[in-house]
Amino acid sequence: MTRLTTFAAALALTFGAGAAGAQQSWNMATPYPDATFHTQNVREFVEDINEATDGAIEVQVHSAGSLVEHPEIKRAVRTQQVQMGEIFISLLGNENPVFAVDSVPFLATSYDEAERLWEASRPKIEELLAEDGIKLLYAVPWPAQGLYTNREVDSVDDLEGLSFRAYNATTSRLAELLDMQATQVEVPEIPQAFSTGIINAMVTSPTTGVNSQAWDFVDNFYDIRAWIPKNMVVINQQVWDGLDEDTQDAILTAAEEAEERGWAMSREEADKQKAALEDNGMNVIEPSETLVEELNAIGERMTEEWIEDAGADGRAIIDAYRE
Ligand code: PCA
Repeated sequence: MTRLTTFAAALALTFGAGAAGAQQSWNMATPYPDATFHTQNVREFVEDINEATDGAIEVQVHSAGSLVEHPEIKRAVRTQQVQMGEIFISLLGNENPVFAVDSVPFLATSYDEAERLWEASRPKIEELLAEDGIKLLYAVPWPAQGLYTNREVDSVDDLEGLSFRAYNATTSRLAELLDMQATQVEVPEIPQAFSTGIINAMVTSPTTGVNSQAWDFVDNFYDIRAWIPKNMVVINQQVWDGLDEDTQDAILTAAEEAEERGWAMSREEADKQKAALEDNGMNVIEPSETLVEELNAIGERMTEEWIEDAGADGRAIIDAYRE
């Protein structure tokens, strides 16, 4: 943390939030590039906060891991190095499997299912974050995840031996089950990881494929719609507690709007960005029946594994989701 941000955080603490009082400058760390709809939604969100508080709260957004790298963002919010952050929820799956529920393959693959899964899992996720002094503001999904590769893939056997980009514990486990070698790579580093041969395949959204110019590295996008993972936007609890009620209400209203806007943006993205992949020369392919069946079988196995890992909390979430 720079000395300047430490100082700003200390100031904020000293003077509290007083909407009518001192104006506050906050920092927010986010992991994804400016061209991503999530980042654009975050920027609208912080503008809304600024307007709703008559300029009392100004949030500077540091995108693409530029101030804090993605794996450190949660800690940075907890320790108040930054006041707010955006995190890919399932990245925290290694802290508690509950965070990984939206990345379990083939558990929730449509937006309607993803919405229900979010409703079923949100309270537990809020509770886990609260244990670390972090308050959840909103969450927004990525479009369904598809497979990028140069190979022709008709069955899971065709995946064996690929160098696979993982982005959380669940994708590493998926790679293991499919005999692929996994390396964890953050979005800003995807092009370099492909060009240096560290990876030659990945599962991610059409959005991230377009942002990474996937056509420079792979020919095929298999639209397997494997899961719909989410980002969440969070704030340090102490910072939150220092705000007066009007300011808190203003932020909560802006957060609700950002959540709604973000889900709508995501629903629009899927088709738009698949078309962009095609426009740039990629083959957008419906997976074969065999591939779908085999991947679903792996999804069932991973769902069982997840329920076992997540224990009673996991069971309760799945029961609520399936009700
Ligand atoms: N893009 C992010 C998370 C999921 C997605 O679609 C990534 O690839 O890391």
